[in-house]
Amino acid sequence: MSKKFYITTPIYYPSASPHLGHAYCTTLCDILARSKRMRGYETFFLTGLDEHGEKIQKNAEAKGVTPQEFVDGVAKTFLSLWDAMKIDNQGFIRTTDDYHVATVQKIFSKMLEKGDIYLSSYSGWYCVHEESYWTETQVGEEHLCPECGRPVEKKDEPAYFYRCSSYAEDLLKFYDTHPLFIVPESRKNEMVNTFIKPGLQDLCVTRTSFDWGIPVKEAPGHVVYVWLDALTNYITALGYLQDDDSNFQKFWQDPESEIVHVIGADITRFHTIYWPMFLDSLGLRKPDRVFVHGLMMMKDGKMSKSRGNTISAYPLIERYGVDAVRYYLAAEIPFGENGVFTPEQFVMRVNQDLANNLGNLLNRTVSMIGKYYEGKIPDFACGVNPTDHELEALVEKTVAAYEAHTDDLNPTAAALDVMELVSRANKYIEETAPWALAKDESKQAELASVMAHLAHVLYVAGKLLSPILVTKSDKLFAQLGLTSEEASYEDLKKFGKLNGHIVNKGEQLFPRLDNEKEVAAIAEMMAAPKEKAAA
Ligand code: ME8
Repeated sequence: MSKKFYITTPIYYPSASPHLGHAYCTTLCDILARSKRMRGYETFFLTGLDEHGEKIQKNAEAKGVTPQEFVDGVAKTFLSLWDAMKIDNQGFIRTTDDYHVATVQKIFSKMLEKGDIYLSSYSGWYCVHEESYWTETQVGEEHLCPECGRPVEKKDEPAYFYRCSSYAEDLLKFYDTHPLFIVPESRKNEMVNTFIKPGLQDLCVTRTSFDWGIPVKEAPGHVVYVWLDALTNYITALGYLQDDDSNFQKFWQDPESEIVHVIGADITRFHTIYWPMFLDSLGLRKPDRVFVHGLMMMKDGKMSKSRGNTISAYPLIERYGVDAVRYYLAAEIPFGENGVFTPEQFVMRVNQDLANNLGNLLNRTVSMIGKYYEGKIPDFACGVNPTDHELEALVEKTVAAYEAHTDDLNPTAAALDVMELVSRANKYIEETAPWALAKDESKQAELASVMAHLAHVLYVAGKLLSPILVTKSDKLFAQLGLTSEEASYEDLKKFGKLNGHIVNKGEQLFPRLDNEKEVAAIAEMMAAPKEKAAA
């Protein structure tokens, strides 16, 4: 039975076109999913859109269209972005999809029957932007939302509540017995000390003040709170409580399946407090990990639709290709930390790692094999040159570290380790000086060994980077005389696999960028009107 891996992004609000921050989260999940699949895991990658709620309804009203028309329009912009970013997702859920609506109604009924949800009335301070109620103390004298700082409004409505108190104790125990449930750990401490220890209030799970939501069957006039609706997407998309629930059985119920939710810090509370409780209520297992990634920021702070300081991925893809953009996202900001997008760093990353390091190694290797061996990769022999063994050992170490980093949800470290191997191989060229070996009749074994080692390192680097360089890795393999099928993951440590393959010198994988010119070009993209950038 193969191991299984289920990874999800948050389902984004389709309140405006996506920016590079959304592309960041989805691309990194895509890279992790592709890496696991490459290693033989049966993988399901889910992303989607969170389409209900008062905020969406108000946005639609402002545009003079129905909420459904509004979300249909924005959904297209997300889908085209995922297409442009070459996202290979198995599921795309929209919470307005019929199957999701019907299943959320069933889930609500189940919770009601179980007594976890009860009817009462709500009076509190509500933030429309965050779709959250806050207490008197939380909003302070100024009556501002503690999350986003916007003014909150006082609301009174009959409402259903979720009995959080019944599950708080179990949740703390679960945190203790599952230390990797919330990563990084600082987030767990924040949840425990800020929210759980002071006493969890029951959560209001229906609304009557607007109607853009999933109707509660048992109570006309009530719609399901957008977060109860949204969080359950992770199981409804797999077929939970539906006729065909094979994906649910495979990716949620099977203990062999690892379940990972990747989210931004802003939504940690919902994913690590309420979601596990909802699952408890349904008698279902909890995810293995909720991984909190960092934010992609601009120099003037958090990139956000409402601030209008976003950059779209499109102009970057158009000018530099999807592989360069994916690589920048993976390598520049350690997954889990905040980072700032700057044109200088973008150009530096592409030049340093892709053009000078990887591209250069490929060029030099293919040219030399062409020149010295008429294009035929010589047979691999171990330990001919003084540093051959070191390079062989580094290949093995890099593959092992790559697997460990991927399992640890650290695609940045995985990518940078591969770049280290490539740097080492470039240095190996300087050390062995093949141009000198070529001139010495007695050094032919050494020369052949250098070429075979370099070709093998390129195969390993190309394969390990293939979840990031989704179009260029095949071009790299083609230059080594390998088809994509031949460039298998299983053979990475099989030295000698490339013996006798015929290299084909092709175009430069990543042409070097003119620093000044490209920094100016990206700065212009950042200044471009939002509508144009998102087109
Ligand atoms: O919160 N940098 O949706 P949302 C990196 N619908 N990631 C960013 C980012 C940035 N600048 N901006 C946004 C919601 N993100 C809910 C989620 S899940 C059941 C419901 C990413 O459109 C980040 O992952 O506000 C963040 O958590 C998510 O988008 C929030 O997207």
